[in-house]
Amino acid sequence: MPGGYTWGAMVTEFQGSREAENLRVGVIASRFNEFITARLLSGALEALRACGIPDKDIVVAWVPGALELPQAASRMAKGGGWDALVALGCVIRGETYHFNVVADCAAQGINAVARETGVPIAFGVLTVDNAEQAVARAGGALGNRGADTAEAAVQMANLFRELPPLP
Ligand code: INI
Repeated sequence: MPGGYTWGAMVTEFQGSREAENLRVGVIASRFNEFITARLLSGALEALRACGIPDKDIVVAWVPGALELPQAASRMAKGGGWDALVALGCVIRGETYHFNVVADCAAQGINAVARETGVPIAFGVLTVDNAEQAVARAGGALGNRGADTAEAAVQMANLFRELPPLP
């Protein structure tokens, strides 16, 4: 039991494990701030391989910026063949409101596509004040959000497999 908790014997649990068996995962990466997103991608690929996914079952699609992530995610989810998608990007706060527009559109868009299509999409878009904060979260002192996001995608794909089928 994670964390040592015990539930009643009658409780059914679906764990959504991190071990991938026969999972196909699509990764969508933004070119904007590529010096960061390349590191997120590298972390994501490493994590997917560590979960047991061979390279032949991973596809990477590049989009211009975080704003295009939901569009590509929608296209890929509707095209079928993916157990989960991973969306990677980096939005760095500038002097204008544009930061909020791009960050909000990416987050809400990705969530909407996941709910609409039923394909789990993990959200790995950094929204940070400066490049230092981004570097720290892209393989630096604070870990790699790309890796965390890839693991989340595997867990969600496994959870959706474990849950009872839809009516
Ligand atoms: N795209 C990002 O991924 N990160 C940013 O920080 C960013 N800023 O700040 O502008 C950004 N803009 C581009 C946007 O995502 C689209 O690619 C562009 O507007 C074309 O549709």
